[in-house]
Amino acid sequence: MMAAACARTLSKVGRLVLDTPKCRVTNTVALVPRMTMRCQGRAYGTGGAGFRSRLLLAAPVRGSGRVLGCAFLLGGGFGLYQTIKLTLQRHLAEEKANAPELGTDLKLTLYQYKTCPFCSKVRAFLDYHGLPYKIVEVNPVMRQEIKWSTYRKVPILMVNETVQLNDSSVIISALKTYLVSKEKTISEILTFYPEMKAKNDRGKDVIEFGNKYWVMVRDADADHLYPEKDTRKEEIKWRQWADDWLVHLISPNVYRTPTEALASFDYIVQEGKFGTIEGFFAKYFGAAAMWFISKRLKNKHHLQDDVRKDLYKAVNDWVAAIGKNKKFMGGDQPNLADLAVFGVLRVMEGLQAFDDMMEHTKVKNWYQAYAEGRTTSAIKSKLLSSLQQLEALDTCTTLKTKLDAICW
Ligand SMILES: N[C@@H](CCC(=O)N[C@@H](CS)C(=O)NCC(=O)O)C(=O)O
Repeated sequence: MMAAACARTLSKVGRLVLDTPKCRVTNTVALVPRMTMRCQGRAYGTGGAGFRSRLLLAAPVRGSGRVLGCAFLLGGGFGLYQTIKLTLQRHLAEEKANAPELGTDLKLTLYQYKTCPFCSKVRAFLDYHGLPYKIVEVNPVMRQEIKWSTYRKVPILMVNETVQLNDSSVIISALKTYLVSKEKTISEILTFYPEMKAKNDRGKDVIEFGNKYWVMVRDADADHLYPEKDTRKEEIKWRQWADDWLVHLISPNVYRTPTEALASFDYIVQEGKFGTIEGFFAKYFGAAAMWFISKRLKNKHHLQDDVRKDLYKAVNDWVAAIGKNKKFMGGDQPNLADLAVFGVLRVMEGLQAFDDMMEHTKVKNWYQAYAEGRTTSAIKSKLLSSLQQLEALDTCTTLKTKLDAICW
């Protein structure tokens, strides 16, 4: 978002001053040790951003699907469960090759900044549905990875390498429509979300998308998806709230003081794809710039002097809207509003603002319930995918039916 644009400007200046061939070190080499350390500091095991997960998980787990499946069939189910659970709790979910949901056939590539709340929303959706996807981390300074696209923001989701979905809410609504209705292609579904040119509050041209919070399904499917009166309206309302209000509380809160701004940029640089020089400039100058900019954002969005109060009120409003009798906004299982709010809040994990929010609001139970549900569902996906790899399809189908009844 703003931080990316800011990092881009600052890093361009930085590169002009400092960039010499000698200074260039590849991102991965430069960042691995720091990322590994960072991962130990994160709460809730949600893997606030998946870079570390991919680094740590890729080799051992991906190569071992067959072994895991054999172990399970040989009766080592419990041991396997524990093994997978441990692995997943450490790395959870957002690695490149998630286990596929049975019956989905889409090849998905997500272009993202890992710490962007809109991208995090999309990952929350894909992970929740067990859809496999590849991640392309975009360098926020050069954005080479999306040079081919006329749409210049992230997230972008490529489907089967041919259909481009832009905007987090369009991506989520279109994929949900596809999963529920199963009768239209993604290209056909995309026509329900027309691109429109609009002006923002500063008169700047922006792109908007019609119907973006609507899952476009037939009445019979809608009755199934939204069994209770008003649940569809409620889902739309809170998804929009997450984009139009909650997201705007993130920057003012994570860049609230110079110390917090530095910690936030440290996180952004560690998790994102930056060159060494870019990273250096982004961290120190970006933090300083964002500390100033966050004051402007505070005025722009009419936040209180103590921006924490707005954050606390927002998440308490969210919890109150869920009510005492429900686990999630969606009932026993999260709906698209739960996924959106979780996706946005998760980007603050490991930062002071997140800890303060957990301590001073009522959001903790909901957040923990979601995080636990993710762990169990990721275990389920891994089990099913191991069985699939072994072509134990009958067992797989039976197990899936049983597991569907007890977890996502
Ligand atoms: N409405 C869009 C907003 C996406 C957005 O603003 N993304 C930011 C990153 S968090 C971005 O790409 N900004 C442009 C830039 O970095 O240059 C969505 O929901 O996907």
